[in-house]
Amino acid sequence: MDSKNFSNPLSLRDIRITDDFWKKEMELVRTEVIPYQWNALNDNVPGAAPSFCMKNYRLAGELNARRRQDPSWQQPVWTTGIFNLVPEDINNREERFYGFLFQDTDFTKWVEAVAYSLTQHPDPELEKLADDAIDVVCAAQLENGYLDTFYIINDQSKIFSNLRDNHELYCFGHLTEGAVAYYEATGKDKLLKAACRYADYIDSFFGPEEGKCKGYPGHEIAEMALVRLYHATGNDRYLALSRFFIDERGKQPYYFDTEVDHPFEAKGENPPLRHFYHQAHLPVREQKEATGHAVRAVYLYSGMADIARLTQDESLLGACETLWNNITTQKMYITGGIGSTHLGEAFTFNYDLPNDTAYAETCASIGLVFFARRMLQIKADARYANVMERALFNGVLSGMALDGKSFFYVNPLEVLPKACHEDERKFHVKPIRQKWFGCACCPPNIARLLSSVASYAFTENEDTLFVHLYVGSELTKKVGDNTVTISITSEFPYAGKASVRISAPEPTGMTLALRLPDWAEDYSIKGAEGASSAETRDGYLYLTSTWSGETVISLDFPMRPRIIAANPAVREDAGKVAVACGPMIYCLEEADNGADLHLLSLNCAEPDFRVCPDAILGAPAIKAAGSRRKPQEVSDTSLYHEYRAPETEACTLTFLPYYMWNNRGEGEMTVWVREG
Ligand code: FUB
Ligand code: ZN
Repeated sequence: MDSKNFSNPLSLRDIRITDDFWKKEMELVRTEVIPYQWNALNDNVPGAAPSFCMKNYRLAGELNARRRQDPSWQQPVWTTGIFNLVPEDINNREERFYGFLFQDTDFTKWVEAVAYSLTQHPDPELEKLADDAIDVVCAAQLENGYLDTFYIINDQSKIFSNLRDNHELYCFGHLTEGAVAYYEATGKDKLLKAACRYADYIDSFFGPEEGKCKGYPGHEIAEMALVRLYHATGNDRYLALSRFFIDERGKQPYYFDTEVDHPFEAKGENPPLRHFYHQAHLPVREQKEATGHAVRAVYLYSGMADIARLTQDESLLGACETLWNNITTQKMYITGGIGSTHLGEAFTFNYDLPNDTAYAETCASIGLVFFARRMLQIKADARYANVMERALFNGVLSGMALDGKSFFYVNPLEVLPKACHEDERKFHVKPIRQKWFGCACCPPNIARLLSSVASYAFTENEDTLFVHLYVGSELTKKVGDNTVTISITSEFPYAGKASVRISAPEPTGMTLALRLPDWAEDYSIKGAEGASSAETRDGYLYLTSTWSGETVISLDFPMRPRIIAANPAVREDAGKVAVACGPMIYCLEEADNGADLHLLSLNCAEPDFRVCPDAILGAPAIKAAGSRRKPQEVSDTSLYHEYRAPETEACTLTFLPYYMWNNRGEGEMTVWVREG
């Protein structure tokens, strides 16, 4: 690993997003998602599952106040579980914790999205709302720094007794990420101080020192959150704690087996499967295959990549590379979705990528974006950025409706609405986006990612600006004592044109590293003739120069519809193809192609593609030549019959970008279509 290749995201305060596509998404988050989610956190969305998040914080604060007034007051102990179902009449309830036991994260993700949004669009009213909510959250914190309402309200004697299932370190991680983001956006440190106090408490409890607990998170995220806290505060104890969690994971005897508070199993009866599920079956450096719960996995790998870079740990980087390769070459949907089974929201075996029962949780694709950016920070290699772009434009964006008001938790690649019976609908497998979820991890996660997309598009080091994604922006970069302004325009994702204007008032030596997307067979560039060196490496074009005055570089990555086939080992895609154009994966919907999409084939020899701009909901449609297998003769009602060559009729297929599906009501959808 060469530290000269390292880079960091720029401060969002130094970037203004101007991009037609992403600005629209960010504005949706600002104007729709953030206010909508605030209502959801306060149980004010009619018809949506109540979150109870802010009620839990308030109750925890009230209990703290009662305890302070009367130290002899004994808090009642409630019996609790993972779900803590909310009663139908939410006003007629006991004073206790309700909702999923990680409900605190509904707020901490929301406040992170608010923070990023404020960097782009100052909004004193929203900031006041967040400040007031932060007061409520901080009032819930215990004197010793502990801050998790589930145990504060319930039974403090059980704190950290079930790390495997009970998400305390997950809640801590999200609190920390929200706190750092809010501090960086506003300069206000109340929540940051609360996160530090909690981190200090955790640091006093866990660690390699004798007498300290040797546990680690059951749901990872604390690892990468502690790294952010380390960056924000300069306190290297946070870095050491993150590293401890990573190093400890998977050691034998398994820490989770020593915990006594696993309510669902008798002690000692943990099937080994559970350790795979938590990525704790082996020390992380020995793990070769992505296993278990997909979100947990990619959050862990993101933390590992952070620690590998910051401690220049080659063996940890090796593990990250192995796991990255396993995911992206054997376990990833064409949409950047990961985690193919709803059983444990998990990875399965290599090439097992069913389309209709795909889980592909929105949070898992988001986690893949986190992992990709962290690998890019170690070394700009377009393999990472290509996947990051694929996940962002497809498996992540599909998680939110075009109006920002409803969400997918699960992102299948083939849907037959009548196949989703009631039981499945209850389990997040739904053919339509939902207003909210009892387990609402995905909606606020998508909000925080979309409002910080610039942190993924660009990274920098001392003298290089890396453009991983062409996102129209104005940004400033410091090189020595000089400041260079860089303006990027982009027609992505529907056209491959982009430009980079460099304004250097003083002659400034700097390198621009421009990603060459994998979907472009070729590209043309103008305006770079003055660069003193131009070199292509790992899918990036490095232009080095002493820039002076204004230079405009124009890039054109020709985009054309492409027919994509899967590795033959993917059973579900055998004999099928998908259509892509630029970074977008396309799909067929019933609204444009009629029902029974499984009877359609794409004429792969002569697809006669036509891109029709603005054809569907403001996005291009791709028309192609295809055929429809004729239904059986009416007289033949048998389920099986002697084979005869099927009769087909020619038809035109209409594809739309996958992320836009299900914005025109319920209907069939498929990404993979028969090869004709
Ligand atoms: O467990 C917390 C979050 O809820 C996970 O990240 C999601 O997969 C969902 O299970
Ligand atoms: Zn989720």
